Amino acid sequence: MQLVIGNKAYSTWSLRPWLVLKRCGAAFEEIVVRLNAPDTAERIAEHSPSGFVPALKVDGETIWDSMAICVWAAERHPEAPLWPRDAHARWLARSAACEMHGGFSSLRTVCGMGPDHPMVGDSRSPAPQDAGLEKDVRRLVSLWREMRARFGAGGPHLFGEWSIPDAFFTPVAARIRHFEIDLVAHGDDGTAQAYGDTLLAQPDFLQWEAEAMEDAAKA
Ligand SMILES: N[C@@H](CCC(=O)N[C@@H](CS)C(=O)NCC(=O)O)C(=O)O
Repeated sequence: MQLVIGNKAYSTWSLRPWLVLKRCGAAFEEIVVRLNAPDTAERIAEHSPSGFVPALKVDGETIWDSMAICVWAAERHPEAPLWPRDAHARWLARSAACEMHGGFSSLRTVCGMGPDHPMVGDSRSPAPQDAGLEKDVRRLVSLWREMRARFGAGGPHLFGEWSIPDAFFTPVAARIRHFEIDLVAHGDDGTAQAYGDTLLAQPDFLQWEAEAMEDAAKA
């Protein structure tokens, strides 16, 4: 099984399924395609029909799109478990992950990650002033606070125990850190910040971060 990903320093979409595959203990090989290079499109096309990474090559198929790979992992590894056990929590966990996958477009574009804005390491850059960004961060804080308050009793993650939404929000936490976004100024009482800090302290993310730094030092 092979997971095709972009540079670990800033491919936020690649990080999500990578974290999920790690959580289910799946053995996989990584194929890293350098983004922003003259041959990026050509290299991605060797692996992914959509022209985007991540893509998972398994059982003779290529599964493209970060969400499709996470759904495949949950189906293949019911023992993990990758969605919350409680039905209500599970419905909302899917809503939260899908909202991140398809929404928060200002947060993703105004605070885009790239060679100058890595999601790893110590570099920081103040977030631009933007009304759409403000709205997205307020919504994010409200979502994180509500899910933590309702379902967070069993652990430090969004729904207590680690689940797929945590994979979708880990790159968001890294974005907030890099762009020094003050969550308290967007309605946080400390809950959202603590949750973001938890995501960035997870061993799997620290491994991704260390490998990203090593890779950047070689380039
Ligand atoms: N909706 C897709 C988005 C994937 C995406 O935008 N990937 C970026 C890298 S993070 C990409 O492949 N860009 C192509 C390029 O840079 O040429 C997913 O969830 O997997």
